[in-house]
Amino acid sequence: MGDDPTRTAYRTCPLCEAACGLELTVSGDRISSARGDREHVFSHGFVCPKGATFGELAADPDRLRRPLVRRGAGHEEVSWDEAFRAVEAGLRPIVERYGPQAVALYLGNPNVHTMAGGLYLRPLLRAVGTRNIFSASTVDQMPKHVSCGYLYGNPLAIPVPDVDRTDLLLILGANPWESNGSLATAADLPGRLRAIQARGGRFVVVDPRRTRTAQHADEHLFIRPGTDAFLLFGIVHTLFAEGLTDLGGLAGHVTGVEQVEELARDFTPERVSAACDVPVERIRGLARELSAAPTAAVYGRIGTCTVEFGTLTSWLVDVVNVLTGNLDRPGGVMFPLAAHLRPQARPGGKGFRTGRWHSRVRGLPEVMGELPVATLADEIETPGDEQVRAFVTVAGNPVLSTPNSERLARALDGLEFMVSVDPYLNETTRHADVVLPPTDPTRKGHYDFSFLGLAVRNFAAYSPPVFPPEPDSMDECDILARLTLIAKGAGAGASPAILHDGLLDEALAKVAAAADCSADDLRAQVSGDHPAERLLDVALRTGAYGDGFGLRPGGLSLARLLDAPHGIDLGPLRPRIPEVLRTTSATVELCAPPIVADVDRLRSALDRRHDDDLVLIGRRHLRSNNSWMHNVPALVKGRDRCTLQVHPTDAARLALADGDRAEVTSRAGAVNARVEVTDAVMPGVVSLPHGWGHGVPGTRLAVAAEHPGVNSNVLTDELAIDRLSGNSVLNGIPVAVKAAGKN
Ligand SMILES: Nc1nc2c(c(=O)[nH]1)N[C@H]1C(S)=C(S)[C@@H](COP(=O)(O)OP(=O)(O)OC[C@H]3O[C@@H](n4cnc5c(=O)[nH]c(N)nc54)[C@H](O)[C@@H]3O)O[C@H]1N2
Ligand SMILES: Nc1nc2c(c(=O)[nH]1)N[C@H]1C(S)=C(S)[C@@H](COP(=O)(O)OP(=O)(O)OC[C@H]3O[C@@H](n4cnc5c(=O)[nH]c(N)nc54)[C@H](O)[C@@H]3O)O[C@H]1N2
Ligand code: SF4
Ligand SMILES: [Mo]
Repeated sequence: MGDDPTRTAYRTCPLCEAACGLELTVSGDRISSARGDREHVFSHGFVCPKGATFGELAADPDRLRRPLVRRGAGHEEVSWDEAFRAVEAGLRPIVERYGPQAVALYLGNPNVHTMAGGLYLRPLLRAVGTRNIFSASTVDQMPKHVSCGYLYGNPLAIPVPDVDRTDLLLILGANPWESNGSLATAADLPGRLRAIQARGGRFVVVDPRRTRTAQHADEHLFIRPGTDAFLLFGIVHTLFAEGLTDLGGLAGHVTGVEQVEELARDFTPERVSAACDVPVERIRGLARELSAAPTAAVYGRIGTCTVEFGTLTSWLVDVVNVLTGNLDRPGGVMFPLAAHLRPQARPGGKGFRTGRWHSRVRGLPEVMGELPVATLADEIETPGDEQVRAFVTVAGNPVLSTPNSERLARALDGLEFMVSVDPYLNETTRHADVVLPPTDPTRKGHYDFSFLGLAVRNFAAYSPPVFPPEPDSMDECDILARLTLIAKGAGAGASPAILHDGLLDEALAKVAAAADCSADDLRAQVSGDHPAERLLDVALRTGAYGDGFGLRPGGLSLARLLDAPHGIDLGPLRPRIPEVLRTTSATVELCAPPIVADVDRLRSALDRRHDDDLVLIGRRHLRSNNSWMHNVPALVKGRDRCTLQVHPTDAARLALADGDRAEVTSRAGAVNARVEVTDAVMPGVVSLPHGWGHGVPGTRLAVAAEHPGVNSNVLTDELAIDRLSGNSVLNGIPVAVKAAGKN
């Protein structure tokens, strides 16, 4: 740093899926400002209010810098060695006495935003050896994984809308103006949507709320929560009835088309319109417009996943894309190819299935190696062999994020031992016996293992740490490595280097076997100052665009990415069918038997009436991020955002005025929230954001405690799940609302 303590650093923002490039002004040992990096190959200078607080977030005085151990009613700082000894003393006896199933893990959302999550969780899970693995995926996108698993044979092969080239985009249950996009990594998605309009295209939004995205759209259609599957089946029905299907280049790669026609037979626009409240002529119109547009894409997100028929809805999104010839073509929906991955040599594979084991208490099927988080409390509370007695959370706040959270919070108090890897003492980690805080994001390298595989344009970027580690702090890879070694029985004092070396050996052995060369020769060529960097180097060099350890000069490597602080553009998405397919038939299998069976359930719900019910949906705000960014003053200042939105007609009927308090009750629980009367929500629908409910005793979140809000997941019901994926139903919750006085 020399005499001038001010410098510029570039790094990818790790706070949401958009993967924007940040330009940081570094003054001494702090970040004095964060702006959009104008030269970034993907984000071109875009930044949102969250990214702009990157420095404040990292420097939050409430961020834990030393491990905590529970002493009596509170938590006390201890040394790292003492903390890991406490973990070993807490975990080992439980495993020895009751076996590995007595340990459960919950992996939260930020794991997909850290290199530690991408590289070190799998070894940890393997070492613990439990089937009681839970994650935020089953309160989020699991239905999309399952539908893609059946369609393409690979639950990770998720096609993304080619927003930069499409002529017509139909958006269901997503609000990128606030969320910045999800399962479609697209920095400045609002700008990219405006660009569709600027080049003469259109985008249409289907949402029970007139969101900011809906306001910018060419058309907004209200829909009754939880009924998108009906709307989409009505579109499919129309495509067949009017002879509008055209598989284009996909013909020959798709099986099950006739069966879809058969399945859609009962879902006439008239019948589905009564169920979903979208007018008949618009259902037919959407089908005609999607088929007539030069290119079109249907894209669904949270509002299509966290609902009763989440998997069917996610499946239907892709079915419409297939039937209109828009899967895997420019301007339609396409499969990205991330730099750390390699295309398959040959199409086809083992296919996809769920239910390789079942949860102990409710008998719910395993999906992608995990169980629905909706049944976590059951596994902790219900006595018997293999009852969960110890719990590990990594980057998760399930007490605010998962359904019937009051029950879960009570269940956590009944555990024999709990350890959390988390930088905050919050609503979940306050229950932990040991809290292990990783270094802040300015001190870790960043590569998006998850989101580069979901980007609407192929690109790669690596950001090295901005600052060296603070004394006495611990890197998240080291924390997870030490937990893994404890789980393996190597002891609390075992050096994390044992695991780091082991993982590199494993990666190199695979490459060496495939390339018929020596792992030692390869090891000598691997670069990187940090274990995660070395693993990334191997993945990049053997990945789709890699230098193949010298076989393809000029190809990607860690060194190439370090030389390109604004990222490397790898071009627009390219067709990948059939290579991407891992179904047994090596085709897109439209009608996997579990999907077909669930359509019966959907059909029987078609004529269900619920005219008197009010239903609850969630919402997101640009200056939030799930439950954990309410401690940054710049992000929570201003008006109370945790309000219950009620339509004026419902407000009048319930004798509620703007600003009043209302008691909201569901099967699971009750909250008392402030009312906001607005016609942005449709009649019969009320909306409360999730991730609030701070200010609980035993937490250390001073700013959030001043803006507590209420926890909407007190109302969501752990019994309501999407049958095929086990995903929680978080939208369309039946509730009763009654006046509870003035504010
Ligand atoms: N009702 C309702 N509920 C919902 C949703 C909804 O729409 N409605 N959305 C759901 C969705 S989409 C999601 S993804 C889940 C999120 O559910 P969770 O992942 O359980 O919750 P988050 O709020 O993301 O909490 C993240 C935790 O990680 C910690 N953390 C932050 N950075 C790091 C880090 O670098 N390392 C580590 N180890 N920890 C870190 C934070 O302190 C916090 O404790 O919530 C779900 N819950
Ligand atoms: N600012 C901000 N950004 C975020 C997050 C955040 O908390 N705050 N969280 C991040 C995470 S983890 C995720 S997963 C993404 C989520 O990204 P999005 O899915 O874009 O996020 P939401 O804003 O929840 O949008 C869901 C929309 O679905 C609507 N909806 C509810 N029920 C239904 C229904 O039955 N049918 C239809 N058609 N619509 C329905 C809601 O009204 C809402 O507008 O956002 C990410 N980005
Ligand atoms: S949109 Fe997401 S990635 Fe971009 S600056 Fe905002 S939080 Fe960061
Ligand atoms: Mo999420």
